[in-house]
Amino acid sequence: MSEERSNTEWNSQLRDALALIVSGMRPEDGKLRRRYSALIQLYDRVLGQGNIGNQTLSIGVYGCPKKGKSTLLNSLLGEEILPDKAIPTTSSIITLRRDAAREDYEVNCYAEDGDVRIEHFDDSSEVRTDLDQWGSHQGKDPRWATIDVKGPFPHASESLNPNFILRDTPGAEAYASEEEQGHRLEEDLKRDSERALKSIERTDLHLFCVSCEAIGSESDKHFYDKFFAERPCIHVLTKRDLSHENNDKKIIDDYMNKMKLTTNEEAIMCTVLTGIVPDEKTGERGRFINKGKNSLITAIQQCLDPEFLIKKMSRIAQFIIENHSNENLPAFKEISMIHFRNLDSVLKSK
Ligand SMILES: Nc1nc2c(ncn2[C@@H]2O[C@H](COP(=O)(O)OP(=O)(O)OP(=O)(O)O)[C@@H](O)[C@H]2O)c(=O)[nH]1
Ligand SMILES: [Mg+2]
Repeated sequence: MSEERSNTEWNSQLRDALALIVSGMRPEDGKLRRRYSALIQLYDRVLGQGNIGNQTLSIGVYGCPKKGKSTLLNSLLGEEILPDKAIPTTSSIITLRRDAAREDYEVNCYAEDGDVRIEHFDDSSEVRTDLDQWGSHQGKDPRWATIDVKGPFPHASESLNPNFILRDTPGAEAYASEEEQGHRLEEDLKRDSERALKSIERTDLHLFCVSCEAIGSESDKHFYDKFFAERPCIHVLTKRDLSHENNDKKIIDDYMNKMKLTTNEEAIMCTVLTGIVPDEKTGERGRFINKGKNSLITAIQQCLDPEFLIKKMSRIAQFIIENHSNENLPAFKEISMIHFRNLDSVLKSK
């Protein structure tokens, strides 16, 4: 049997073992069980792509308005393609698909009433102008629910998957504080939030964005608990430069405390700090902090890496057996222990 084949078999055995172990969790651990099920689903999606290392799973940014979501994706793209402003900006779900073989950019806009608008551009700066007009609140027509952009994106971070799918979403105003909602019209607020929420199901990995200006606000907590706590999610603490705290770890600890997060309990959970720093001379907006960007890319790569997921599943299996197995089902616990121990010894020998 080839090593690749036996690896695949072993991986799928661990996946099945975890599914079995998860199904035997105590009834009161329902939330935890749903989180681990989401991890199994992500693993299936990653492996389901077949060609490991070349996955085209979609990565989307989510959060309340003005958290720096579009700015974050622009930093990954290496150029300012997505509209980002100090006032409520993104109004459509904007999906960017890289196809390195393409030379031009194709922009497809879809409206809820079925109307479609298709444009081709030679240059990404023209895409930016187009998105400013059609995918932003300051533009001509915000009725386009989704906008798909296909193109070569030559400046995108080399560490991203060669054919990435990135998704920008409007700030979910429904979860924003009054201050964040600002001057927007009621109807806009509702429509934007609905668009953002609808796209959650279509996204494989969620980047939940929170600003360091207001860590752990009620609106962030509510939004996270309702939609992301049981989905594969990376927490991104944006606007690092606006925090008064110098110590990165303290910021992350503070966030985790306020959001009531514990690393052990999350299916996929890592927290990264990103942001731009002011230009030293002018004090104006400067470059994106590379350290934050690199740690975000590493976190994304890990979440979409089968080996990483397998190790995480193995740790979770052990954690569940030790802490959350259903005591009313001793026989089940015994079986899952045996199953897991076999797999654990294989893992150690690898
Ligand atoms: N100081 C600072 N400002 C930032 C940072 N990231 C984004 N901003 C600013 O925050 C404002 C909002 O950024 P956007 O990227 O448009 O935020 P968004 O979450 O996409 O906003 P909506 O699409 O309206 O929900 C802009 O003025 C950005 O320049 C950061 O790291 N530091
Ligand atoms: Mg935006």
